Parts: sequence; structure tokens; C-alpha cells
Amino acid sequence: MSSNSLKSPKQDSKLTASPPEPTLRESKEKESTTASSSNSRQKRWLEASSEPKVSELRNILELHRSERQLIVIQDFPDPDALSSAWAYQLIAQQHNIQTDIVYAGTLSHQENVALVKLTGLPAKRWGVQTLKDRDWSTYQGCVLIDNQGTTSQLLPWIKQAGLPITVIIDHHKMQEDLNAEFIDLRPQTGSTATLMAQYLQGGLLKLDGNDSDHIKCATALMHGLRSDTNRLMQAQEEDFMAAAYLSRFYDVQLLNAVLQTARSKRVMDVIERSLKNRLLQNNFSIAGVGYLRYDDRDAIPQAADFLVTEENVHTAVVYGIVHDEDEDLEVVIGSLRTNKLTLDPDEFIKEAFGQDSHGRFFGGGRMTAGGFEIPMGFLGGFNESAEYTKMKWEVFDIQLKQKLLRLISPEDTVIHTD
Ligand SMILES: [Mn+2]
Repeated sequence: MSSNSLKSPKQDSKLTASPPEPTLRESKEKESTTASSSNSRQKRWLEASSEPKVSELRNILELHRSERQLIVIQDFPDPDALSSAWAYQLIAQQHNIQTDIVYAGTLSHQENVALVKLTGLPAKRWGVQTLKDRDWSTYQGCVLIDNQGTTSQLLPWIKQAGLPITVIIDHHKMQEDLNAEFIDLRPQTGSTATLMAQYLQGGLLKLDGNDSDHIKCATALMHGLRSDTNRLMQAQEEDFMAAAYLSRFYDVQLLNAVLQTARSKRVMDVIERSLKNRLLQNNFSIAGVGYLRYDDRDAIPQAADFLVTEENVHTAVVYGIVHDEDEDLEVVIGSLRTNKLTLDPDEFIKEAFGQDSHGRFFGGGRMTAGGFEIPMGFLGGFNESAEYTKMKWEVFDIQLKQKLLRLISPEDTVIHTD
């Protein structure tokens, strides 16, 4: 486990006016007096930041040559997870490791559906009901990409099947004690796609501009990198370097086609509800959007993306009750978006909602975004009475607002419901 990456300075430090402490990378650059071309500069950057990881991962892959691995991504995969998992799959193939990319939830954002369809991205949905019939014994290891297992319903099954976690590559903060043969956890990095691009550039797979799968994967990685860094607005140097590398291979028209996907009417309706219901307090915008279908779950982060664009708003929190018809389960799902650099979404969500009875947090986050899921347990499930359904929403709505407002305006925790 690399503890160095966790101790690096907070991202807020980029706001300070004084020049930053020389980093390992910079001091290495000063040592070298030869080679000044951009190519060698880039090479040195790569050596300093990720070369040890590249050879470590290569060794691990070689150790597991000809095995079969299960690549698990979060239940509601985003472009960063999807593209990074694909890159891992292509890298693993170099060592004759066959992999399946799986997720237990659904692809709900229209852009993600378009990404998968347009690139032929090889991710498969393993619905929760199908898990008991899966043959886990065909796999020798599990790989977690852009997650640490806390956002996948597959993990309990993997643990039960005794499937070892071979590799974790992620850029979220450490969620819980991790146990894996290879861990690359870099919370200061903008996207997992950045890390995967570094592995590609480091030589684990030589991208070929004539190979259409390579072009499509590079395009997907570019999309993942852009979408996790707010279109590069929050990108750091290493993210730009990774994007520069991918720019040699990606297909601009294909990326454009993915980005042009229109929102569905139901997503627009949720955004409308969030706009109508929003409560503005201390530059926060909070909106409950009521009940949603499982397939429309991704309307919540999209609504939060929209609310945070309002003047004088720095942080938006949107939540709703998502109903899974197949399982008759209900869960409160919420998203946070912020452009306030001193607000840490991970800390904010953990502090606002606390932990469940097993000590697990209801959510977490990365640089500018966070999410949470609160199971409704005994109160979950469909009820025919409209009155009851309405009342249930109101109870959860008030409870969530109360927990959020306690942090947003601690001096005024009383909520007036009329
Ligand atoms: Mn990510």
C-alpha cells in the first residue's frame, strides 16, 4: 500500500500565492542537464511519477499469466470507470489474462449508454438477481477499477466466493482498509483514466493508431478523463499530460458523438423538479426530487450539475428515493457538486450522514463531487396508498434537510415545515 500518495498536500494548496515546495519531479528535472525536448521531458515526468508502479503492475500481471479475472466497476458506472476498465482489459490481454468487465446496477446516464454503444465497450450488466447463478469459480482474481468495492453490490458475493482481490486502481480517497496484491490509489489524481493512460504510455500496451479497439479505448479514456475533471477545468498537470498522450490516438468525431447525446424527457423532468424544490441557504442549493425509477437514477447528479451553475451557489445537493421495481427496494440516493475549493465532498457527506450500524459511511466523494446511498430498510417498498407514499417522502426529505442544514447553517437547525 502506497502511503506516500495519501500524504501529499491537499489540492487546495494550489490556491496559495507562494511558489510550491519543489516536488520530487521538479528536483529530478533539475538534476538532469541534458535532453530538453518535450519528449524527454514527458518521459522524465512519467519515470518520476509512475515508473515503479508500471513495472510492479507488469510483474503482477505476469504472475497471473493465463488466468481469468473479473473486473468490477461501480454499480452505476461512469465514463472514467468504464474506459479505465477497458484499458485494463486490453493491458491484461498482453499477458493472456482474460477478463470480464461487470457492474451490478445500471447504465443510466444517456452519455454512458452512448459511450458503450458507440465504442462497443465490453462491459456487462450482472443484475443482482442473477448473482446467485453465476459461476465464480471460473475466475482466479478480482480487479477493482475506479472504486474500492464500496460502491458495488458484487463485493459480498466476491468475498463469499473467496475470490481474491488482485488489483485495485483508483483515485478516490481510501474508503476502508484495503487488501489486494497490487494497489494504486492516488486521490490527488483527477481521474482513473489518467492512471490508465500512464500505464499505457509506460509500455504495458503499445497503442496502435490502426487498431480500432485502441482508438475507441483512447477515445473512451479521453471522455472519462474529461468528465471526471469537469472538462479539464480541475485537471492537474498529470491529467493534462495523460490527455496529451491520448490526443495522439483518440477519435474527435466519436467523442463528439458521445457528448452530443440528448437528455431524455424524464431526466429533464427531474431537473425541473430540482429547480422548483430547491432551497437556497448560505450559498448551498438543496433539492429533494421525490421518487424516481431505477433507470433514471443518473438524473440526480445531472440535476446537481445544473443547480450548481446558479449565481451565488457554490454547492448543490440533490436527492431522491429511487425505486427498484425488480427487487421492490427503495433507497435514498443523492449527489453533491461543489465548486468551492475548500469544501471536501468526502468529509462533508461523511459528516452529514454518519455511518450505518456496521460502521460504514453512506457515501463519500472526490475533488468536486460526492454521492450517497441510504437504504430505506423496513420503510422501503411500494405502497398503494398515495397518502402514505407522500408522507414517506416528506419524512425522508425533512430528515435529510435537517442533517444537511446542521452543517450548512449550524446556528439555525430548526426547520419550518409550513
Ligand atoms: Mn473516477
